[in-house]
Amino acid sequence: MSKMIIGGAQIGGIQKDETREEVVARMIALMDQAHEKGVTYLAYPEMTLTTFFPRFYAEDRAEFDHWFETEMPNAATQPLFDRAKEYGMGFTFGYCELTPEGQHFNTSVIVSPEGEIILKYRKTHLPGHSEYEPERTHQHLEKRYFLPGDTGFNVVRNQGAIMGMSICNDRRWPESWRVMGLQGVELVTVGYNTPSQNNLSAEEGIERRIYHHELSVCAGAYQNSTYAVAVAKCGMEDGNHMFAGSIIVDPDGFVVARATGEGDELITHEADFAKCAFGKSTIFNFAAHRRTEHYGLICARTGVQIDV
Ligand code: CDT
Repeated sequence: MSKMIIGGAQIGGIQKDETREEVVARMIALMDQAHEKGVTYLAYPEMTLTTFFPRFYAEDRAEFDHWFETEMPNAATQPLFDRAKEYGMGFTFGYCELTPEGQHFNTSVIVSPEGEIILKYRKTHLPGHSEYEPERTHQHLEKRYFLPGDTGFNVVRNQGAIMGMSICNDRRWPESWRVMGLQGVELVTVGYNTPSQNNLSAEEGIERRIYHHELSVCAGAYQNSTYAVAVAKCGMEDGNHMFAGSIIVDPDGFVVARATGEGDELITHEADFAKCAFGKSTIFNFAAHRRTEHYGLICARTGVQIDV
C-alpha cells in the first residue's frame, strides 16, 4: 500500500519556564487531532521539548545542560510514545541529546508505530557562532552548545516508505537532500526553529526568510523526488519571534499543505509514495544521468577557493 496520511505538528512558542510535561501534553493534543484525521505518521519540530535556548549566552555551558535529555524515551516523553503506540502511529521529533560520554547533540528520532526508536539523526549543519558577539542584535549560539552531528543522513524503511530526517539549517544545503536521495528516500522530515531576526541586518525581513525556507524545501523535494514535511516551532518565545510556515511538499516540489497560524497547528496530506517513482525514474534518474566524475570538489573542498 503506497498511500499514507502524513502530518506536521507545528508547535507555538515554548517559554523558558515551561516544563517538559506541559510541552508533551501539547504534543499529545496534536497527536489526538492527527489520529482523528487518519494520520499514521506525524512530524514534530526541531528541539520540540524546550525553548530555543541558543539565543541565550551562558559562560559555563554546563549551566544549560538542563535543556538536554540523557535518555529517550524518558519519564516526561513516555506518555507520547505510549499514545502513539496505542494509535499505531509512527512519529518523529527533535530534542537536545546529552550522551553518557558527555557529548551534546541537536538530535531527532524516528519512532515506529510499535514505539521503537528505529533511526536517530544528529544535526549536521550548525548555524551561528560559538562565542558571545556583542555587536550582534541577537545571539545564535548553536555552535557553542552542540557538536556537529556524527550520524550522517541515513534512512530507514518504516510503514512502507523510505524515511529520513534533517534538522532546520540542513534544509538549506542540497547535500543533505542528495545523500538521502541517493538512498531512495521517499519522505524527508525537517523540524526547524528559525528566528525572524537574528543578525545585524534587520532589512532581510521575515517574508524573505520564509521564501528562502520554502524555496529550499521545495527544491530538495523536487530534485530528489521525495515528499517533505517541514515543521516549525514558532511564534513568540521569551520575547523573540520565530516564523511559522510549516509545509508539506510533494515529490514534484509543490506545497500541498500549509499552516495558517503561528501556534500549535496540525497540517495533513494523503501522500501516495508511488508518485516518487516518476521523478526518480525520469529527470532525476540518478543512475542514468549523474556525472560523479565532475563532483569531486564537493567533497574535497569545504569553502570557496578562487583559483582564477
Ligand atoms: N535552528 C536553525 O538551524 N536555524 C537557522 C537559523 C539561520 S538564521 C536565518 C535556520 O537555518 O533556519
